[in-house]
Amino acid sequence: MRVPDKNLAEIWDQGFTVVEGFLDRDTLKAAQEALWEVYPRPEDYFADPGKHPDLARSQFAGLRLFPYAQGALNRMPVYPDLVDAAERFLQSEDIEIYKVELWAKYAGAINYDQFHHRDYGNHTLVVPRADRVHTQMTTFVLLSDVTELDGPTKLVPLPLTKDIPLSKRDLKMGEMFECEVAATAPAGSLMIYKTDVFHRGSDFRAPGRSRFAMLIDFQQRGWRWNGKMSWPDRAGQRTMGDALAHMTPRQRDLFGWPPPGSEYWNEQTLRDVAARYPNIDMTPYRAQVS
Ligand SMILES: O=C(O)CCC(=O)C(=O)O
Repeated sequence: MRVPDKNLAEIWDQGFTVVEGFLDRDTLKAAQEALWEVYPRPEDYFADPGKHPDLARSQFAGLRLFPYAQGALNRMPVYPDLVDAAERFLQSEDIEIYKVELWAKYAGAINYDQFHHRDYGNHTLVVPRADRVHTQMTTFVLLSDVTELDGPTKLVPLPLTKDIPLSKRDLKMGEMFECEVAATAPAGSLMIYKTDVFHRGSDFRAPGRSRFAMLIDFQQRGWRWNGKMSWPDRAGQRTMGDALAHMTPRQRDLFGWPPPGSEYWNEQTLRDVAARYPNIDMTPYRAQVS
């Protein structure tokens, strides 16, 4: 669904918003099915957690970075309503995707409780500007229902932290827990927040629970001090070529691929890029080379 304007306004006012029913049913179902090719199904995991020590190594052990072997997962970051929301929130079409992570958590694997922090610490070399310029848009697309029992992200509304200098990235464990809001919502919902918002991961409140989400972050292009992942760094993986092959030129552009009409394209680059990525249709790029 198209993210309503009131939700985008809420991100500026409160620092975050939750949009229920964001993903269409088929996209959600396909992504959920694909999860079981990456992670153990909850019933399999909980049948014998000891078989999955890798998922208990740290709070972040369930993170898997884009691209994936599953088309249904690779389609998520370029989901048209997500890109539309990013363009509207960032007030530009010249935007890029700068981080994609899939994250699985299983109750009892480890304690997932965190202190409140602002995400900009590893999303920019500097600090966010407070005046809506160079903003980064960070998101969680929920792939499982998240109730109070399921380790929801907990966030502190921006008006409550406006007097804390932006240079401060972390609060002490327990600080502002009394003011936090839990981002509970059904599978298929979208949470959007900003990198200056204090928030934290929380632990499960019941055994046998699990949480799955994809985190997809966007920013205005061109501010070289901002970012997190490097897509060229992933280009040697076959799955990156497969992911790009299934995208439109606009969607590839979101990963930094030169758009049709870019001065990058000439007879040599058209030929050699086609040889590197035989599954990518070069017609739209060729059309604008004289
Ligand atoms: O998993 C979550 O709900 C939030 C995690 C988080 O904020 C972090 O690891 O930086």
